[in-house]
Amino acid sequence: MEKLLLNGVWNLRCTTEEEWFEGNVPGSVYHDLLTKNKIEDPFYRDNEDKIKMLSENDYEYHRTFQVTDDLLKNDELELVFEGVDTLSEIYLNDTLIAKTNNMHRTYKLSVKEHLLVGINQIRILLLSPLKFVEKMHKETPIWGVDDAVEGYPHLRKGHSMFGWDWGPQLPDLGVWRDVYVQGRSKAELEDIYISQNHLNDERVDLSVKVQSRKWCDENLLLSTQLYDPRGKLIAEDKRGIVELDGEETITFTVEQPEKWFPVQYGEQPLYKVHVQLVSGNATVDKADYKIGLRTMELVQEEDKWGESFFFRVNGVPVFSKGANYIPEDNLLPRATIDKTERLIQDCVAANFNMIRIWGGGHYPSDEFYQLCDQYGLLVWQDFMFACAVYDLNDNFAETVEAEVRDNVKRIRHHASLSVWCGNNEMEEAWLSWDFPKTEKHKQDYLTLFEKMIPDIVEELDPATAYWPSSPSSGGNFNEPSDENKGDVHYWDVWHGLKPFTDYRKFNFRFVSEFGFQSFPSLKTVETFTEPDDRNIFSHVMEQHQKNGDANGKILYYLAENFQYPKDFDSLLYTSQLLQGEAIKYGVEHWRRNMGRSMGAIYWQLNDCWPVASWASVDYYGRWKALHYFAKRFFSMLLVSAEEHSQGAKIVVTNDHMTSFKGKVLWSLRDADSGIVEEGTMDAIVEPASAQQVIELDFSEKLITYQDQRDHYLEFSLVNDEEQIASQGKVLFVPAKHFNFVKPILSVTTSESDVAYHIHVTSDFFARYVELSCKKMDVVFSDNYFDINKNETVTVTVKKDNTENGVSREELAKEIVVRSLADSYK
Ligand code: BMA
Repeated sequence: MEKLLLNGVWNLRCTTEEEWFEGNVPGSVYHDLLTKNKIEDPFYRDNEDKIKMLSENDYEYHRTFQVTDDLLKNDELELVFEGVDTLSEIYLNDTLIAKTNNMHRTYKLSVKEHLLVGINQIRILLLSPLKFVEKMHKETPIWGVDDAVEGYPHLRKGHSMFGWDWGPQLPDLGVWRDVYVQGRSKAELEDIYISQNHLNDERVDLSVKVQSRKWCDENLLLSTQLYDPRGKLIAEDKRGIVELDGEETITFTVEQPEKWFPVQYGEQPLYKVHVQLVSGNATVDKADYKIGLRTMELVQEEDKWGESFFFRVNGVPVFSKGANYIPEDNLLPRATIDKTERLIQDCVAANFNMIRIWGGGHYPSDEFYQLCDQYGLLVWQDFMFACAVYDLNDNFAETVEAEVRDNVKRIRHHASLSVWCGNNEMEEAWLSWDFPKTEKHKQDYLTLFEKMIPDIVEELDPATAYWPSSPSSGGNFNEPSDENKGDVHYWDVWHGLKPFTDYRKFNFRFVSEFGFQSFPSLKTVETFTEPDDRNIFSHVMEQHQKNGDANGKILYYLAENFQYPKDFDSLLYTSQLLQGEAIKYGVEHWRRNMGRSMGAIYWQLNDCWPVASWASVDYYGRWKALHYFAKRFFSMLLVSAEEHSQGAKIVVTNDHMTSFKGKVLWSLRDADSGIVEEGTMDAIVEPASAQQVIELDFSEKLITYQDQRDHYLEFSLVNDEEQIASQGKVLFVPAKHFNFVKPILSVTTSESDVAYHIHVTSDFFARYVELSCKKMDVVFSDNYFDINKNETVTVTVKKDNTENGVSREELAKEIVVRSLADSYK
């Protein structure tokens, strides 16, 4: 097999203009125009509006390339586009060879008859996505969310590129993945499917099903190797291929298999399967797969509450903890794999074990899934359908079928893949959202998500579960939001303005969405504003807030919880505290109900531009308060309190496969941090379960509201070695009414070989102590924590996480500290 890569510099122009200039493949029109300084940054202030109009135009990219005699001698030559965004006409030496209409597909075009020895010319005409959806919507109006450009469901292009309630309307266009000419002679490996049979802990049988296509008389050799996670060859199979269209199944037995586990449950060893078709000494075709040996079940069994819904990996029940992933950048070329790796590291650092790829974006790259395999992050994979009605005509069905086949084949071997899910929120929408509905489109829904797509998944990836929609109770419009069955999206806190305590009313089986917005940090706001814009109701700030009345919602919840912030920056800070507290309320409650509840995937992990949103990591990769909160509330061992105005239940949640033995220490303190009452309780918690350790009743101490304003509860979980595994503090009144004495915080630093240590001392009880750096970006080991009066809390910054080997003195000068009491006058 020979490959001629056509990535690199091409020529680009808008079809209405004469001038050509350099552009990149893979790349995008907006990105090329931006790097050539032909447009302003689309994310700055309100530039979005004018940049969007660029997508009313058509663009073309062209280049020449050399084809050698040798390449042309191949029996078959294919021009492969791994991603075209989206509508295009592809010309080779001035002949139209294909039209594309789906950014999620790979296009393989047979081109032998069109190629010449010497110079060849390739041109791709990208057609306006805005004009297309407008035309289609006129012909067949179908419903989609208000925040996106009308008609978007007609086009197989990442929906949120047309706008969303967190994303700008910037439907860029381009050739967004690799392009190459691929030559084949004699034969090819058409398809390889590897399945695992776990007989017992000591033995896994692998079966490698190889579908090959051969168009020569020669007897070829099919050679298959299995390598262990350290790269040692452990099994091999060599056999001749006689058939023209042949299927061969090779089986390998792995004794003492090294099993792949989600992060924190074990290691992530990856075996390699190498398949080759050989003619004499020459390799005709080859393929490599990295696989993890594991069983993955979506367990749905009847129980006393209804029906379970959780993932069992290698027999171990896993409480899924994580967030929803959206595209990392509206300008796709800016989302580099290094940034993705950092984001995945951020997930792991915050004790996630799952990420849900939400259906309104695009299917991530191979490298994305490799990283999830490597870091042990389970993947809930939506197909790319979200909040829309789909018109299932012949063209649409054909392109969707190709898309589903391409992506299932591409992603199915990844150890991290846990479930395929048909779409985001459409089953629920058909039942309870208000939009014009037709019987045809309702039937189309069922055909698409309960017949066509699951049939393909069953054919190509029978080992992975299929779930029709998120949320769902199994499909067929059967109470998709049932509390006791399937997964749920719960939005009454936030969209419904319910208090955080409302989460505690529900013991959902698996919450795959719930969320709360906040503003990004001042540093991030500064990247898209001028000083005069820095008021949350300014035109520019509202341009970077896509969820209608959301800034008002933030203020509403602020009023419930905190005092009126003294300035813009304090408002940003307190909005993040609200977000952290809200999500913590939900997660801790569901984790206290582990067994019945088995998943808490909040909305949302990341942003695609700088914006006020539900994300816990902002567009620049900066951790918002929520991400630090998540690190604490998702830890494998969690102590949490279900407090009320005169007491609390203290519960320990143990996600580990082994039982936990230790103690819970608690103390009721006054506002001066003086201990009023304290105690210790043994805590013995079975594997994968939660256990109430103690119920504290302070009804004799916290009699009046004044008493409650004056006290807080501190608790911690210590293990046998007296190390703290988890800890927390709760107030008995909203923080706005607590009797804080404004604390003075002081910071000193020290260092070890690998880390800087930051010691923060407070002269009074300090709540939500925030550490930040003036210019640098660092991730602290903890942040937004509380400090008792006259106590010191030490956090660390890993040296390899700081910019360019910054010294301790430089870091010390950068650090800024504040607590809640600093946010108001
Ligand atoms: C859910 C998601 C997204 C949306 C979010 C916030 O419904 O599926 O469509 O961005 O809520 O409203």
